[in-house]
Amino acid sequence: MGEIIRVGSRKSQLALIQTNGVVDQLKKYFPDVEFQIIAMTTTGDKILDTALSKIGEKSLFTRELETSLLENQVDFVVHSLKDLPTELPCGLVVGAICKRDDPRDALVLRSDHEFHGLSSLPAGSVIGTSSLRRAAQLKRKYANLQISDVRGNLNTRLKKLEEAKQYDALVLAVAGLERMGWQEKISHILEPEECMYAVSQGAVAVECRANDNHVLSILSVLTDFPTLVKCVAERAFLRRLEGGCSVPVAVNTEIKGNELTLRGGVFSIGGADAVLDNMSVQFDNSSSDKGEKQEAKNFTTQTFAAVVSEGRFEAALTTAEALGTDLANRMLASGADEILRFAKKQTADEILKQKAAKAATAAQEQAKA
Ligand code: DPM
Repeated sequence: MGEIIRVGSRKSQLALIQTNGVVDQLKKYFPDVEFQIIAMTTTGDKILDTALSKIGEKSLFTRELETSLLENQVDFVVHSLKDLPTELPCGLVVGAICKRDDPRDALVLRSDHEFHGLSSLPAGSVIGTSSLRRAAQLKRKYANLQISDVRGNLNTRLKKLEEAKQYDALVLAVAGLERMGWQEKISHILEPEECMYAVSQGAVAVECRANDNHVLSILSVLTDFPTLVKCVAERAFLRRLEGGCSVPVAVNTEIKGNELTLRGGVFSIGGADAVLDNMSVQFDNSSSDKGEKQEAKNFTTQTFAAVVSEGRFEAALTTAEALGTDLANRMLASGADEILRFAKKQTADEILKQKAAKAATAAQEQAKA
């Protein structure tokens, strides 16, 4: 009997596609290991009537999975990295980040509409998204569009678009649509000038126990160095801004030779105010040789925005992390601080309002009974 490794995943179709993708990659390197997938439902999957940003809770899609990691019921968990907070529970780390897919957002227009550019959509067209980041950027650029919350997994959202006709279009990540095999539904890909993407969008990552060197060594074959460098810079940026999914923060990251450039955006809710800035650094881009299969790898004890590093990547990741922090600091000093404080207060007020409304409904129901 070979070794068994237990893999945690959310139950949604997209999550299972991502988990299977990671397991298939690992099987090529470790044909004798049996990877057992254990699928779970998370809080985020259960709350379908409230926008994510209004639930007032970080790690919605990750907490149940993290508990099972900490309790030794699974050995690693596959996530979309953009759903993983920049601070992880004590004892857990991002053990590996796979090669990033297209990080951009896409417009999916209802099939009875024809697309001639975002600016020529009729005034009042309803765009479905629950992302404050997407809403703020689209509102800022196209004031005549209407933004409306939409929840549920990709299947549910596309069904709502076509059948319920409450929306004229959705904005969704290209990566998710492509993984589901739905690339033909994309009407238009949003360029950074229209909508910058979320921190770590398009990258699948694996979370594991920080002290599990055996699993870390296995996972290290997944690592894509350019993706790792970009995602560490982006996560350090978000961590410094203390933004979760409750504030509109967006990025765009590029590597050209030895130069890493991070562009960042912080937006007010609704997009009227914004601070945009960018910064570049030179980094050590020579350590990017493909990870080979070997046991007893050398991992640094220090993590970079909760991401584990092999010794050979340490210098590059130190630079990337500092870039994210430095850009965030400069933007905080030039107005992002105020925008974020106000956005967080607005979201907190919104959460209180929703809670009060729910309590009122519950009281009414009880009075009737
Ligand atoms: C986070 C956001 C959304 C997801 C917020 C944001 C989108 C919520 C919405 C943090 N997580 O992007 O500003 O549209 O209402 C999510 C998706 C993917 C991972 C789906 C999507 C797939 C792409 C990937 C939900 N998380 O964004 O269309 O792996 O990056």
